[in-house]
Amino acid sequence: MTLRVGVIGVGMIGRDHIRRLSAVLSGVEVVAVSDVDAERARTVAAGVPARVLATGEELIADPGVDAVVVCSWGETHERYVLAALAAGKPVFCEKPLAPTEGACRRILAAETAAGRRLVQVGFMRRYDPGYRALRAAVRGGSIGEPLLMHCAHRNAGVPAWYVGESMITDTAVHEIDMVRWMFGEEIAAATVLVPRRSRNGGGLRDPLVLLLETAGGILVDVEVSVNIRYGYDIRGEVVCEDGTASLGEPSPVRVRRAGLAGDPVPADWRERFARAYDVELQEWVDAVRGDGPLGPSVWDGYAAAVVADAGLAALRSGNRVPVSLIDRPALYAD
Ligand code: NAD
Ligand code: ISE
Repeated sequence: MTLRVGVIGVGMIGRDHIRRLSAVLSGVEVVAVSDVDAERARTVAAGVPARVLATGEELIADPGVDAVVVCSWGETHERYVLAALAAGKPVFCEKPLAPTEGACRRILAAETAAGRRLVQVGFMRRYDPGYRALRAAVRGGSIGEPLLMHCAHRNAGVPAWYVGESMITDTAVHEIDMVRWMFGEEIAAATVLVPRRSRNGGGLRDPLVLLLETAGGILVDVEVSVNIRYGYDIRGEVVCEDGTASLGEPSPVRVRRAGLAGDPVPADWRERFARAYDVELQEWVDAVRGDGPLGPSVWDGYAAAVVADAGLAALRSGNRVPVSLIDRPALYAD
């Protein structure tokens, strides 16, 4: 049976996910949308076509909606995920699960009380072919044990709602999750280093470097630059005992013109991670329809939020901040 999905939040990623759910993926249709911007909701719904519900809560309660996709701003995720859990409906929640540890703990408590997994968090890098190949290379054993990882997360610019804390809670949170998944270890401490500011950064402390230490002693540096102008550039190189492995260039083509040769740089995350989003949401649809496991969990969302909180504390204090997690509930055993 076709999965009938309702989407809350029809901004940039909401619209992109509606397009793939409607036109790219199989076994799923978008039947309802909701957004605090009612005019935007009507315009997007007309193009699907789908029904418009006045609030996210109404959409979740609607009997014609089997599962929910949350694409509103991070601070609003908690209330919609909790409402979906209360209604017993599967929910795909864009990252971050919620921007604070407290909010993630409340979601964790609600899902563990329900006794079954209903939530998947949108950490799409786990589905990117490049990151999957990098992880396989690191775990394959031919280049020894991992020691270090160098990452860069560069955005051409940022949306209007973006604030200083977003550099960690919204942007670097992808590397925080990726590192946990890449090495299969929790992160034990965070430090933030701030170089001179870019003149393109507005009021942001842009760029910054987030240093993560895993429980097993791997050190990861993440350059976060969010007004780099030239495009969207995601880099990663793992240094192991006997060799290194790094992400390849995302472009399959090299262009030569006017005396220069180069690779086209993606404009933003929609282009760079298009394949990852497709695989992520198809696997989610298949899992909800009963064919396969769910992906990144509330535990992953919680752990990422605790590390992000440590990163924010490190940014404020200039100190190295240890990370402390609660015991992992059995529901989220590996
Ligand atoms: P956006 O501002 O373009 O869109 C957000 C939409 O949510 C807007 O239309 C806004 O009106 C609506 N909204 C806000 N509060 C609402 C509420 N209480 N109820 C219903 N609708 C509400 O933002 P975006 O870039 O699409 O980001 C949305 C979310 O997706 C964020 O959590 C962001 O971190 C995440 N995101 C993830 C990725 C990724 O790579 N996985 C990429 C971009 C954004
Ligand atoms: C955005 O919300 C995303 O999730 C993108 O993947 C990230 O690159 C960007 O910095 C965020 O603002």
